[in-house]
Amino acid sequence: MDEQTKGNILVIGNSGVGKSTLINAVLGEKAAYTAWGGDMGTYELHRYEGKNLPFDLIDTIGFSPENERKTIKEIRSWLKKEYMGKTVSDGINVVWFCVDGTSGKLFANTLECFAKSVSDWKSIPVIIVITKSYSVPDREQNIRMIHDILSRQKKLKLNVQKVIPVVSEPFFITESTFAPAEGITELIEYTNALMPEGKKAASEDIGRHIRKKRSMQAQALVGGYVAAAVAVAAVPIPFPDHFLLIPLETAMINGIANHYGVKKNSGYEQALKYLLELGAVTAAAKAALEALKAVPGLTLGAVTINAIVAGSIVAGLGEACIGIFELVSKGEKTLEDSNFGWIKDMVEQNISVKKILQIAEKINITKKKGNKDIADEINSEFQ
Ligand SMILES: Nc1nc2c(ncn2[C@@H]2O[C@H](COP(=O)(O)OP(=O)(O)OP(=O)(O)O)[C@@H](O)[C@H]2O)c(=O)[nH]1
Ligand SMILES: [Mg+2]
Repeated sequence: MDEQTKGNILVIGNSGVGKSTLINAVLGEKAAYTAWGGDMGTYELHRYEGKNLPFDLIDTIGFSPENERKTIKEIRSWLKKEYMGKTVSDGINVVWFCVDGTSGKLFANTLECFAKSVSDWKSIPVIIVITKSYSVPDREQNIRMIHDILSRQKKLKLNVQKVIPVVSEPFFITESTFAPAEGITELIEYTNALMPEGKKAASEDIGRHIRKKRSMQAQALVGGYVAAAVAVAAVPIPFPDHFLLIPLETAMINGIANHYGVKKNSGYEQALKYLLELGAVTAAAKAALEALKAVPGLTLGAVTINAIVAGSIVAGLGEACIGIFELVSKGEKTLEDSNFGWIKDMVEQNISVKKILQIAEKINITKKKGNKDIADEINSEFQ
């Protein structure tokens, strides 16, 4: 799509809500600078090209109570310069107004300030993006809260078209518990639907991009569970005791199924049970452990080997599930006929003792044995 026809999305919101992190998640690359703690975040406006997307993304300086007016002024003058004096609504097709999902109490105030500052943009469609929506129960509540505020305060006069909770990057609570990335593909789809006809991506183009994005996100999801499995398994106990991985595998399978919109009916429940049996750490792990014993020169300790085997099995199971649920979501396969031979094949293709040996040998050579190093090595080998 050439520059003339490409749309622009303005990403605004309070400082530190995660605008730049969101932009990176949508682009699929670390293009925008993000800040941690006291670091300075975004300090100038920047347009990022949405490769394969029908729009570019404009990252802005975050508002804070003391700089709100100044920030809006800067955004306005930057837009004026960029669009050579045209009005904001000529240049900007959709606004993503970001609010922090972990501080719902601030929604009313934040929305009011935003509405006041942009009262002359009221024709531009707005998507309210609830960033950092790590807590699943809070998501519904936060959406409701925003709808309540909008309907109670008519004077807000914002052209809000949709409220979408997102997690841009997996959020780890402990080494083995995390909130996976979510909501990004929905945001892209909705935004495309709001673009004016001439700028909208053809449905097959956006479909292709969404599919790619969806599989990248599913892979990131598996990557998170691999890190979790490595952390859980990095203890010197014999493998058959690793029932601890079952809840983790269950959560991963459910997560991937949700990601691909697979219905949770009785066929799904059966497939889930079957997948857990296939991915049972005991059988696959025994084979891998036997094979590892026979490798000459391997000096890895039991803790490291446990971590490698568990992480690799979870990675293989995850990759298989991505393939399986993708086929189900496309309607090419069904879970409703109890004919699971194809599922078995896909899992067996992905959980391979050969791959586990390769990973162990690499870690043996590099001597990088931290949990994160092990998880990174496994993820790079599988994806
Ligand atoms: N794990 C995780 N961290 C996030 C997420 N969103 C934001 N963060 C973190 O929150 C911090 C602030 O994020 P930024 O993207 O820099 O926020 P910003 O809105 O661009 O901030 P300013 O540029 O200062 O306005 C960073 O440490 C991010 O890593 C998310 O979805 N997951
Ligand atoms: Mg920023």
